[in-house]
Amino acid sequence: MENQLDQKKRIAAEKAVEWIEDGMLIGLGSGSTVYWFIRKLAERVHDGLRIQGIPSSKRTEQWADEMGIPLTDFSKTDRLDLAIDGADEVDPKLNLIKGGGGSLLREKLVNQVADKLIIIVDDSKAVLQLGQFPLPVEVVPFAWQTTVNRLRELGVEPRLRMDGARPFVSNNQNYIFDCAFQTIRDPQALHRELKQVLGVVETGLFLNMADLVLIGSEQGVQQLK
Ligand code: ABF
Repeated sequence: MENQLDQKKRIAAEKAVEWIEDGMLIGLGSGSTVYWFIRKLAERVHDGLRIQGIPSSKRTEQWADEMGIPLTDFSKTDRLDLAIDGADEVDPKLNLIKGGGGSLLREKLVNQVADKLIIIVDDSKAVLQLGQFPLPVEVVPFAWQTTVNRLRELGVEPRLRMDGARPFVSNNQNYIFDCAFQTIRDPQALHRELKQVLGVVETGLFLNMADLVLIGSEQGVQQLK
């Protein structure tokens, strides 16, 4: 029996397939909502839809392989027609916090080169102001203790994300620090400050990138533009 949360994720994800056209190059995001998108996309591929995808995580690549979605990579193209991805928070200006799944760097690299970015979420992700969800920040492991000291100067206590008893390691061999800013009044300014910290690779602030957000709720799918 599908629970209500999965149903909200699934209806948003399946709605996104309506933007897929034959011949497209598609960025395949990460997370459990994207899983439902990949399942629906695979059905269309088995019905004859011709597309190629670039996955934004090894987990997404495994799903695409298992479901028979043809994949390509950045040695063959430096652009995409459309990217579909999830998010941890979405504000009314379509600014996002992403990276709860630890794939933020590859997600941002994939999403950045797509002509159109559609975000698919359940309604629990819609917020008025970003920050309640701890902001993931990807950090080079070497000298991470000194990087954390510099992050603390921004008024936050970075928490090293763990994978059991060991630090979580991203697909790019980096660490993730979850930074509980609580409220982020100026996401652009915070992103700039974080990116200037030596040792920081990327932040989970995806600003001015999303073109459309599909929000699944009990009332159906709301479109936020
Ligand atoms: C991914 O989707 C991550 O950036 C984000 O953490 C996740 C959202 O999680 P889910 O779709 O599983 O709720 O893009």
